[in-house]
Amino acid sequence: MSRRLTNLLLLAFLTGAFLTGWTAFGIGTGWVRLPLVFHAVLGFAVVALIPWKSVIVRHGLKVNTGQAATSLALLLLVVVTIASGLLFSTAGVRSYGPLTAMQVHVGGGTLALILTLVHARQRPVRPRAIDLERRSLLRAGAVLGAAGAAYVGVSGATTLLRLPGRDSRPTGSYERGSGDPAAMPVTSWLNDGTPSIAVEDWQLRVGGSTYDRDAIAAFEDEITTILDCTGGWYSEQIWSGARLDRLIGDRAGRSIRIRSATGYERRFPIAEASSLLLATHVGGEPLSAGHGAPARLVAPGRRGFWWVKWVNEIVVDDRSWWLQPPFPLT
Ligand code: HEM
Ligand code: HEM
Ligand SMILES: Nc1nc2c(c(=O)[nH]1)N[C@H]1C(S)=C(S)[C@@H](COP(=O)(O)O)O[C@H]1N2
Ligand SMILES: [Mo]
Repeated sequence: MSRRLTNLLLLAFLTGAFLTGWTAFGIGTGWVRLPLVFHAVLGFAVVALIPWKSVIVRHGLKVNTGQAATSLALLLLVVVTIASGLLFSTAGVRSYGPLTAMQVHVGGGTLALILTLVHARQRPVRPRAIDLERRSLLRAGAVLGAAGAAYVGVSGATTLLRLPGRDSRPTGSYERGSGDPAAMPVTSWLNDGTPSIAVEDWQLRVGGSTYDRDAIAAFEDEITTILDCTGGWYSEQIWSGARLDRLIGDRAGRSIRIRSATGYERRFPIAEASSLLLATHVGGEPLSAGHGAPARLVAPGRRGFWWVKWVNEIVVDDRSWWLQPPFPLT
């Protein structure tokens, strides 16, 4: 493997791992295993390049003395990202002190991609026609093949050795507090805090109408479904409240905007209204403040960041639902 090909493959594999990781978060819980298998294989493919990259690193450290801070920070981030991913998926290591394993992994992986781009600019490698030649493609294929075999081996061993990883769902998340809302973690996407809301004074605005908590609860719509947080846990609960199609009535539009008292918001396609629930209760009890009281969204099949808490406004309008950042920015 030439040095140039090694570096270009590293760039391709890291970019691929970054994209498949975020794709898995984006597409919800249905087909999520597919991007995650590619994700794992790409991660192992980075590991498979170590023998060739070590030669480059040793040479670079010699000729770029005193100018390798970015490269070494990148090396550290890649090691942390891959190690935390593997330990999470096999040994079930869920936290490192105050941080969750997924915060370390996703934060590390995202920073690693940024540093990779900086590093690749500092140490430019120009792709040439021969990189697309049969020989190069065969080598790339061989590395990916070995990585695929490593993935099959590691996931097989996880099952055979009954490692904790065999208990995760296809998203990679581990069960917590199902059927026991008090044992379910309280989380936020980034840094949203629990607002103090007096249930008696609170009202939900939907177009020109308002509802108080009891009016929403009175619909008594109920679903049992799983909240699957991108932080690496899931929890199944019985949620009750009002289906969104009932709250919006005959208001017409393309999308439904669900706003939190904190300003956090997500938009949904209007066609989904009948499968979304505005919950006031979980497990037969009123929601706790942390879990979104007086009312929070339940969005089956979508990852936790769609499940807006402390909802106080629902707007139906003509904007397309996808005119929003793919992930919340606050
Ligand atoms: C897993 C990702 C990567 C890690 C951890 C990494 C790490 C390093 C380290 C520690 C060095 C030696 C110190 C230095 O010369 O700065 C180095 C050298 C180098 N890296 Fe990377 N690198 C990665 C990906 C890439 C990519 C994507 C490219 C370009 C597309 C690249 C191009 C180079 C080049 C050309 C050198 C050699 C510099 C020389 O010999 O003068 N690296 N890399
Ligand atoms: C860019 C550098 C990244 C690399 C090299 C990487 C690599 C890995 C590896 C090797 C695993 C273990 C796979 C296994 O043993 O099955 C893993 C798991 C995981 N990664 Fe990443 N990852 C990166 C970034 C990300 C990002 C940015 C996200 C999300 C936005 C992400 C989400 C996940 C998830 C959810 C798992 C658990 C999958 C499961 O247990 O089935 N990763 N990653
Ligand atoms: N307003 C608001 N709603 C939010 C969030 C947030 O940060 N702000 N985080 C989301 C995320 S990432 C998850 S996983 C769930 C967590 O719900 P829980 O705290 O009831 O477990 O709430 C979602 N709803
Ligand atoms: Mo989450």
